[in-house]
Amino acid sequence: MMKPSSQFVFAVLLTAGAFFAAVSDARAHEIKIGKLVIHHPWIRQPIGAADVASAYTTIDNTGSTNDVLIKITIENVPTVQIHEMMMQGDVMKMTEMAKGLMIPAGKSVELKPKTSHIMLMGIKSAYMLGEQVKGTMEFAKAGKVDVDFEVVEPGAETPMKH
Ligand SMILES: [Cu+2]
Repeated sequence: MMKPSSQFVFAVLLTAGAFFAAVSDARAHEIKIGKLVIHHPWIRQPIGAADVASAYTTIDNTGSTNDVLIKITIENVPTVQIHEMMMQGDVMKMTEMAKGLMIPAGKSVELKPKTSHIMLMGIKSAYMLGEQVKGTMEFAKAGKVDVDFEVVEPGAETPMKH
């Protein structure tokens, strides 16, 4: 049984049902596996020739037991990690969440710009805006599922167009 430690506190943003109603969009896609619902995974398009980018999603756990996102793969990306942002003195640093990202029972975890993110390193292809990039997410309990990440403009704060 994994106990939430302080390293999860910053990453885990608990949101109310109203939030989902507000951001739901015809373009949004969601993937279900077991008791988990993965909302609209997206990649911020790398700037220029950069081979790093970040990706985001929101994951709901509708079940009564905690789960942990332990591994992510993305096509043409050799290294994919889950990062959290933390203040060290005056400097915001990012570190890998080596034990994975806790998805507590009955809660939602949101990865969004300036907080926790999925970090893509060594990207080997130019991602076009709107492209769907294949990947997988693996959870400790729910298992492994295929997911598509939508490529969104570099400055985007959300995947949605308004
Ligand atoms: Cu990072």
